[in-house]
Amino acid sequence: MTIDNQPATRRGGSHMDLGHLDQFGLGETALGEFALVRLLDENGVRHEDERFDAWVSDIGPDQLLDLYEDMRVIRRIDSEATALQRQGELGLWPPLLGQEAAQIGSGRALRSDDFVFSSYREHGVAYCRGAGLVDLLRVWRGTTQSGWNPYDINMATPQVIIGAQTLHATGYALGIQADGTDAVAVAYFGDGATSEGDVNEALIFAATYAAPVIFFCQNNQYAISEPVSLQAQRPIADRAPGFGVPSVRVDGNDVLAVLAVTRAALDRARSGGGPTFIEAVTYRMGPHTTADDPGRYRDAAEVEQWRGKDPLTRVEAYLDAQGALSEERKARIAGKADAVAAEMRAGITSLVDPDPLSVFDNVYAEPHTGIARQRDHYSRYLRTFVGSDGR
Ligand SMILES: Cc1ncc(C[n+]2csc(CCOP(=O)(O)OP(=O)(O)O)c2C)c(N)n1
Ligand SMILES: [Mg+2]
Repeated sequence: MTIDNQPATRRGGSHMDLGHLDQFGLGETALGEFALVRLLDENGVRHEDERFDAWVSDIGPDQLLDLYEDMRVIRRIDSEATALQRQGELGLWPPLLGQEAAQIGSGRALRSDDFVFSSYREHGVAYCRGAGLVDLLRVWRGTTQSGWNPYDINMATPQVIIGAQTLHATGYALGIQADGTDAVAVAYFGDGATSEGDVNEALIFAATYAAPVIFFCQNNQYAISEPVSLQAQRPIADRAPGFGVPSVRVDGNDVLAVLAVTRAALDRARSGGGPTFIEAVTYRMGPHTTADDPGRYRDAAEVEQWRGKDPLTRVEAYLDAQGALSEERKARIAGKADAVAAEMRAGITSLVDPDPLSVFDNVYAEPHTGIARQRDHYSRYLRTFVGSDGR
């Protein structure tokens, strides 16, 4: 990926007045499709946008091809992991299918010194941060409690407690502010998470202290089986301005638009402008996790409708029209996706099971009598099974 992630101000490009973000999501214009920021529509037609074009002026066909390749690769990572779960190699997997543009567009906008706090579905963002292929999987095989050292890739261990990571991100952003650097904390969460107290508390703190944090909400239309219409009578992006956090609603299946709005929000945070809330409107094409059957709560017709908005197809259509997607490049991307899948499979099946008692190792940094008691109890329990270590 060759995109220069310096903000436009440092690239010598135009500095946009981000006060305009305050307007998005407010008033009647927030309702309906037309309020979405969209640069590349579902047919692959590029639309001009005077507010956001400048943020992607460096993205020509070559750079778009790189983004496309990333999306193809993470789609393959996702389908391979889903297959590994079905074959009994992983305990569970939360698929990202359909959300590739939201994750690559935002993930590729970040600098390495920014810090990501994600939920469990952001495998594409973790890929952008530099997580190893097997590192993406090992938690889901149950062989570790964190796939990576957060400080190696500046991304926290994915959070399963819905919405909690928005508080972590806001706290980290206050730390950035105290340090006086221009890094940014980014919290990824879902539409369902916006109903959690944690997210609302994080928004209040972020607004109060003008913290350099981005709230990146992937509205994939569902919180497990609950449709977003059940918990949001207005677009989710409309909530943030009430807290004093400007918001923007973007077509989450448009990688170019997501890149543009994320860059704008990053620049705003880096230059002391405080938090931004981004609602990326997308769709979870697969199940909530491999333990879910979405056929029980949504119509096939709805899924078909969203299939027409596929984030990869529109980029293909655009690149094809530009004559930029050669057969040779297509083959190279397919080859990379195959290699990635093979590396995942070989890596995950060769992982060694950990000592069951290691589950207690990192609960506290210091010795803790309560944990020591539980460890001792579990150790005695394990000895009741075959073999002295319970294996
Ligand atoms: C505090 C908390 N409550 C409930 C759950 C159970 N739970 C797991 S995922 C989920 C839905 C989250 O939906 P959303 O925020 O839209 O994210 P998505 O899974 O769609 O990416 C719920 C309720 C949880 N993990 N944590
Ligand atoms: Mg959701």
